Amino acid sequence: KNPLKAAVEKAADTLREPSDGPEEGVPGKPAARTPSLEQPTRPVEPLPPKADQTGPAEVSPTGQELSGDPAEAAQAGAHLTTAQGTRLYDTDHSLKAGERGPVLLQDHHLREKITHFDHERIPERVVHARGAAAHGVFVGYGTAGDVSRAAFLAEGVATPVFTRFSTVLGSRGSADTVRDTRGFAVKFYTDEGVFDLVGNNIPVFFIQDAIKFPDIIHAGKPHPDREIPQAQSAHDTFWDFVSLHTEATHHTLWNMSDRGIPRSYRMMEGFGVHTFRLVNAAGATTLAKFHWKPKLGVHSLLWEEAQVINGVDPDFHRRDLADAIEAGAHPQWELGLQTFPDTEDQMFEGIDLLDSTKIVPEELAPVQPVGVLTLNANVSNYFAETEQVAFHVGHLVPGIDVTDDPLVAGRLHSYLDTQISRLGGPNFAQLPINRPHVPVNDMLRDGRHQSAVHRGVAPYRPNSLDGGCPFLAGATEGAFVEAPVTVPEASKVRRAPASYDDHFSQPRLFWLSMTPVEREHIISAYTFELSKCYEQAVKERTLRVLANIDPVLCQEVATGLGLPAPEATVELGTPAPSPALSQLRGTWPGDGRVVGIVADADSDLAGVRTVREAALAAGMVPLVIAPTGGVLDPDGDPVTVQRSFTAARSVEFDAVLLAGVPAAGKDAYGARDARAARAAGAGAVPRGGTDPRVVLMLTEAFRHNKVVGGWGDVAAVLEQADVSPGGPGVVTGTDAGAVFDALAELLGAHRVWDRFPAGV
Ligand code: HDE
Repeated sequence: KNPLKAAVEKAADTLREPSDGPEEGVPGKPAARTPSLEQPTRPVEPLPPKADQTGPAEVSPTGQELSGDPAEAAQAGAHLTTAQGTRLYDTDHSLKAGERGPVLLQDHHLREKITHFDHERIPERVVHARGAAAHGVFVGYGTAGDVSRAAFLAEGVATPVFTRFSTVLGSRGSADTVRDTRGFAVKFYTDEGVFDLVGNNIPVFFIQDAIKFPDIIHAGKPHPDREIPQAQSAHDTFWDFVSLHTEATHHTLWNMSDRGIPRSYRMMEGFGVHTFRLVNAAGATTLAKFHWKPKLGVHSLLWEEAQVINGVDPDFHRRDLADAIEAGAHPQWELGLQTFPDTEDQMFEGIDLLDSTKIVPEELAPVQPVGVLTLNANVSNYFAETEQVAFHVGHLVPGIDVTDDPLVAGRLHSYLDTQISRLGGPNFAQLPINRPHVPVNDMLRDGRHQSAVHRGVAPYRPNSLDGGCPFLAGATEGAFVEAPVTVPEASKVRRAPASYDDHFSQPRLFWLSMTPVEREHIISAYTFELSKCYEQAVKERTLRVLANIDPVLCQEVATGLGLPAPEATVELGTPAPSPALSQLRGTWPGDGRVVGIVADADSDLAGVRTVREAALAAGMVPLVIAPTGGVLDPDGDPVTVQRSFTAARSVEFDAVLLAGVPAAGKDAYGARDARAARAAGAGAVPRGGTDPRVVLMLTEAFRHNKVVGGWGDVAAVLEQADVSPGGPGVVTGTDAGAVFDALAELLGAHRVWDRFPAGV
């Protein structure tokens, strides 16, 4: 007798349940299988359909109760354990043959600990690697009902959201305040499934067709030989590409404007970029562009500030977002729609709606608010949430569909594809941060990191074995049904329509819509970036591009580079400016603004307390800066010091105030600490003068056109920093409260624009 066959039969006897048919098996427990080398006489499959085919398992296959909270599985119980749940008595010493002997290979705890550590990192995102995120809620106004049936847009519907902001070019550990586009991706966990609005803070893109994406990114990323520069566009390959590929001109101009260096993620607009197709309850379609409008206004850094911050606090934007949320200054944005009739040509006022290098000026199609987003909670674990979140343009809900923009088509492929390699397989939707907040009943099975224990035997349709489940829904039951738009009859071609050839009219519109000071910043940004290029041909070609935007822009940059300015090769139009494109000429709330208060033990500490209280009441962040850390007036009413002179730099603050200097002629602000100041590299301290770090702080803040000043006898200190006490944006007086009120009013405009030579 074949010994193998005998062994199999013996095993089958022990495994077989008392009943010999699957129908009488224990519900929820797989019937015993008969291992056999031959076809069994009676089929053991199919298993009976289970009563609950969809709900999450309440017990694991081994009978352990599941709470559904994955954090609990990882961190339950008071004792340190191995990954297998066995308690440990020591995790600080390897198992050795004697105290000074060799480490033993049998130390399974050492091996588990180090092996897990070795695999802690996952590949960073190929673009948008550096990010910061927060949780929040979106509440619909109900104003979009005419154009979209999306349930989360209905009046008063509150939908949980997760928002991730990012830079594009830098690696995960790069600095925040580089000149770059910012990602603005929002995941809505709606009652109809997940909707992702994966946008940027710039409303146009470098390319019109996704097939060019690897080209622009390869050009923008560091040079492949030395891998420099990090997170910058100021290098030859970037300018080589964008000067040859002139459809990038519009996006590049936005990058060179103040939009490329936001003050805060809380102070950026967001744009869906593409035109989307909305579908209402009656099935009628409307084309639309999505806009996020920050309640705090759109504000930027100055380039020198941005560069200093990169060294002083590379996590500036990340910190700002987390601090503001923690302090209760919850940032808000209104979601708005620009809508256009869904015409056959997909054009609006001569603008091609399928060309993502074009905007539609808000003066032609106003942004209509449809809901409000509030970010109100920080992440608990950066890796689990911010790093593992997976956005995808194809995560759509009923009522929001895509158009034939060739850029969006490529994105619909790319996002899913990239998550598979980044998150190690196709089951990333099961990660807690990516899970929909509605029941999921797909027929996707197995794969790496599968954590669901699927039931039933028929993950296919049609089936009869699982009772025909799951069922299909119709449009009235919340199914996503593609809008049945007509596709024009055409031949296959690799070509773009003629309207895509216009690369300069909208950059010119943008330039003409800027205020003088914004134009000056654009000129300096181009001059800076091109000065970092080595290839003369790249600089000359870029100047030819600039000539097609505006002769003044071209001439000024050419002068900065020491090159002749070429003539335009296209006819320069005179489009009506779009004031909505400018960031200036408004006032906004001061929530989360950081006010530095310079004080020492001899300062007017009552005034410091007054200013702190007023700033906190106004939703601002007051930080006391003193010669050393610790507290001022420890024996009276102590004032905690948040920054010492050694650790503080002006770029951290939106405004700087000096807390009254008591006695005239006395050393101000810790000049007694001269040795410490010198050691910190602040230079020589004049006898009887103010600490040079305070002087630097004032000079720098003043140069960056921030509000500066103080109360009491501070004129002499201001003058040491070349700050004229009566000048614009310099607030002085005898009463601390009044000085703060003047400061708060000026902060509403973000900066003291009168101090810029070009003006607003
Ligand atoms: Fe992305 N983009 N993108 N992009 N994109 C990615 O997906 C891609 C584009 C945007 O915080 C990747 O998960 C292609 C436009 C944001 O996790 C990748 C094209 C806009 C984020 C990808 C574009 C964006 C990404 C890399 C050309 C604004 C970060 C990692 C057609 C509307 C999302 C990832 C986050 C990330 C592909 C163009 C925004 C590779 C092929 C236009 C905010 O899939």
